Amino acid sequence: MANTAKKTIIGPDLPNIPWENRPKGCADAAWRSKRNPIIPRDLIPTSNSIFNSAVVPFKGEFRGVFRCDDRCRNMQLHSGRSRDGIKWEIDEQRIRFQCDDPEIARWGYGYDPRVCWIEDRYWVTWCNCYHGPTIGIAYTHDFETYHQIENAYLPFNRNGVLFPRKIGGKYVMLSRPSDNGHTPFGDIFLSQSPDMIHWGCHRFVMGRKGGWQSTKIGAGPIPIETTEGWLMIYHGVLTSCNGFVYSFGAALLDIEQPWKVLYRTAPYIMSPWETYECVGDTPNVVFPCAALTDAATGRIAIYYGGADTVVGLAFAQVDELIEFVKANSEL
Ligand code: BMA
Repeated sequence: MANTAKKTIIGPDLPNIPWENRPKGCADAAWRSKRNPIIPRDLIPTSNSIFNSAVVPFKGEFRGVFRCDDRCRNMQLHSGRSRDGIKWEIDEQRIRFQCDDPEIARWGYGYDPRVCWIEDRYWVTWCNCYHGPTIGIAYTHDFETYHQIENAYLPFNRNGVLFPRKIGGKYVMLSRPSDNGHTPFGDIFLSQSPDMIHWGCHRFVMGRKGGWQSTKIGAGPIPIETTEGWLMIYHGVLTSCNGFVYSFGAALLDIEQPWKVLYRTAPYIMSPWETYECVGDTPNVVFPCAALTDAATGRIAIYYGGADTVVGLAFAQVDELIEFVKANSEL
């Protein structure tokens, strides 16, 4: 039977999106997979941990770029593939980016990747070492060969997240300018580019607020285009007497001028509650880097890192999530 319901997500259908129904008695805006963690820390023999990773639909299957910290504790990026989005195969060798310019090609570390389909290719952005952390950019057509281009910004910057289409004729990226350490501050900004190389026309999007998002915030998955605005899932950090606590919430941004925040959650949507989120190399972290969406059903599958050690999966229904954001908004 044809689905004639109004579609809130503006984008393609994804009938094979990983999905589990809301558990009985759960009233939360997002719920965890019963199969969590879906990727264990030692899925490849050289890894210390696999977390904060990005996945996309690819030719009826799924592909991704994974943060695999190795057993020397170097932060590396690896390619992965999956038929169902749950069971993953990850290359044992890290990605070797092709790059014509030796100045850019010199590899230091890479972490917290995002992957974004725009027009004719998959763009990868990540936290890249260039005299400190900044945003690296590469593209791939097949998740086998990756072409690296210029870094987007000067150091120091993290959480570079592209919008999935040009807006006002420009590529648009969110980022979180910061410092060189375990940054104790950070707000979300937006930059624009005619060509993915030159970034400017910077705009402030939103800053820290109370409680779970009081120390720093950063964009998570690629923003989801909806009839209510861009749905941006983002992480927020609280400094407790025992260190940082990473949770995530969501905001709705104006479609044409996405630096304008329409709504933003005062309470978090998910916070580290489960053991694999509270115990690991960095305790008390949920860190979302990707979301799959199915426009036909409004289903969203969120991939997030747990405790800087494993990958978890959470689910939400777009209309319920938007309703939660609006009903609990504080700008
Ligand atoms: C941030 C990044 C993330 C990490 C988080 C918690 O600064 O390094 O990769 O998940 O800290 O340690």
